[in-house]
Amino acid sequence: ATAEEWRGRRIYQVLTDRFAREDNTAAPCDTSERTYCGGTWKGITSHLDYIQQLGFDAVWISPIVANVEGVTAYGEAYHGYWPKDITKLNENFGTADDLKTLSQALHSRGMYLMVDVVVNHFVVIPSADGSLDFSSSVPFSSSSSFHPRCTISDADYTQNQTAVELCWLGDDNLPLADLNTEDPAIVQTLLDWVKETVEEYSIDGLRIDTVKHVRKDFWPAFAKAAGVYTLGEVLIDDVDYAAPYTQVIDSVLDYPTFFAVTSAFKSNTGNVTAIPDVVTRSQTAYDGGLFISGSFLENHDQPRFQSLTTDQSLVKNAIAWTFVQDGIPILYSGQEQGYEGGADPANREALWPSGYLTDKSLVTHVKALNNARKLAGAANTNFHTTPVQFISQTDSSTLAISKPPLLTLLTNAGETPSSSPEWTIPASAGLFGAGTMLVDVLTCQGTTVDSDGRVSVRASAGAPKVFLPATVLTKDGGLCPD
Ligand code: ABC
Ligand code: CA
Repeated sequence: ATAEEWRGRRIYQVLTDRFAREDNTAAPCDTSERTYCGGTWKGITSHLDYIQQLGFDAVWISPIVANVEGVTAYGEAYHGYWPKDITKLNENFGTADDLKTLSQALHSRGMYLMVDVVVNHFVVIPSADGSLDFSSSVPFSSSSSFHPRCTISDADYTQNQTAVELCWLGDDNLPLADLNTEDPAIVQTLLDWVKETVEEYSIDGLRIDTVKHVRKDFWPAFAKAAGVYTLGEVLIDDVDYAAPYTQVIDSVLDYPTFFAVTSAFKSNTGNVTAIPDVVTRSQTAYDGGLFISGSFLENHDQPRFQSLTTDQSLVKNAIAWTFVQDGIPILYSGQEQGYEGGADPANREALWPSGYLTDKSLVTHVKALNNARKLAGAANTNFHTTPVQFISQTDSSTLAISKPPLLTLLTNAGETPSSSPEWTIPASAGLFGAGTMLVDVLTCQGTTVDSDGRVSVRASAGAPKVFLPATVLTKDGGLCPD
C-alpha cells in the first residue's frame, strides 16, 4: 500500500515474541533474561480480534528473517534485530505458511501488515578471542562484505555522520557488523531481497531500522524496490537532522515530537509549549508535512511512559496526543494494559499475563481515541491533510489543539492539580458556530459553544478533553450512544 493509503491508518506495534503464544498458556516471560518467550505469527493471527477491538487497522511486527542463534552477551535475538540469514525466516516465530496466514487474516479484515526490516548490519557471536566468523551469514558470508570495524562513539552521533554510517553499532561484547551498503553488488542483492520479501508475504508497509546509519542516497532505490509505504527509524531529538530523511523514504518515526511530548507530560513541571514549537517546525521541515510520519508515545527502545509517571491524568493526556495530531498514530503493545517497564529490556513485557482484558481504563481510553480519529476522518475528507493548529492559551499548563472537526484540550496539571486549569477558545479561532453542541468523547459530556462563539472549559482532575461536534457522532460510531 502507498503512503496515501496508510495516512488514515492507526498502527498497533507488537514484538512478535512478546505479543501472543499460539497455545495461550500462562508461560512465564522474565524480560531481564532476554530470551525467547514463545510469541509467534500464529499467536498474532489468533489475537486479531483484540487488536481490532482496540480500533487499530494495521499491525507492525518484528523483523522476520533468521537471526543469530544461541545466547549472546545480551541474550537471545528474541527482538529480531540481529539478522544472520536474510534468505530464511526466523523459525522461532513460525513457518512461511504461518506468516502468509497472518498476512491474509489481516487483509480479510481490511487491515494492513507492516514488517520491520534491517539492512544496516548482520550479527555473529564473537569467538573467545573476539574474532568474527561470517561463513554462516547469508548471503554475505565474507568479512569483505562489511565495513572495517570501528565502533560508533557517543561523540560521533553529534560530530561525525561518516562514522555513524560506516562504523559499527553494538559493542565489543556483541558488535553489529556494519554491511558495506556502498558496494553496488550488495545494494542490488538487498533491492532484490526486499522486492521478493514484500511480494512473497503481501506486506503493505515497512518500518525500516537504523535509517540514519546508512547513507541517504542508498534509500530511494530501496524504497522503490519495496514498492510500499516506508517508515524509517531516525533516532534523534532534532527536527533539522530528521527532516532530510523524509525526502529519501516516505517518512520517519516522529522522534523529535516524542521527546517533547514525553518531557511535557511526565510531570506537572514539564514544558507543554515545547510541543507546538517542535510540531510547527516539523510541519514545515518534513517533506509533505507530518501526515505520514509515525507518531508514538512508546516503543521497544524507550522506557514505558508509566515508568516515568503513573499519574493517570498525565498518562491519558500524553496518550491522547498520539491520536489527535497529524501523523499516523502508533501504539506499542502493552501501553493499553498499563505496563510500566523501564529501559530495554524491561520495556518488552509479554502481553499474555495481562489476559488481554478489554475492560481496563486505558483500553477504554485508546478505543475512544481510535474511534474519535476514525469519525473525524469520515466527517471531514480533508482531516488527514489538514495540519494541526494550536490555539494560544493563557494557562501555561494547557494546550488547545484544533484539527477539524476535532478539538483537543490537554494539560499537564496532573490528577491532583493545585488549581483547576481552564481553556478558552476565542470566537476569533473560527472553529465552531455559536450554539454548536460539542461532546467530549472521553466522558461523553457535552459543552455548548456560547452565543459569542467562544468555548470555555475547566479541567476536572487534570483529564484531557477530546471534543467532536455532536453531529459527527453517528449512531454506529461506537462513541457516546444516546
Ligand atoms: C542490546 C541489549 C540492551 C543493551 C544494549 C547495549 O545491547 O538488549 O539491553 O543496553 C537491537 C535490540 C536491542 C539491543 C541492540 C544492540 O539491538 O532491540 O535490545 O540492545 O544489540 C534500532 C531498533 C533497536 C535495535 C537496533 C539494532 C536498532 O529499534 O531495537 O536494537 O538493530 C541507536 C540507533 C537506533 C537503535 C538504537 C537502539 O540505538 O541509532 O537505530 N534502534 C542516541 C543516538 C541514537 C542511538 C541512541 C541509543 O543514542 O543518537 O542513534 O540509537 O544508543 C536524544 C538524542 C539522541 C539520542 C537519545 C538517546 O537522546 O537526540 O541522539 O540517541 O536526546
Ligand atoms: Ca552502516
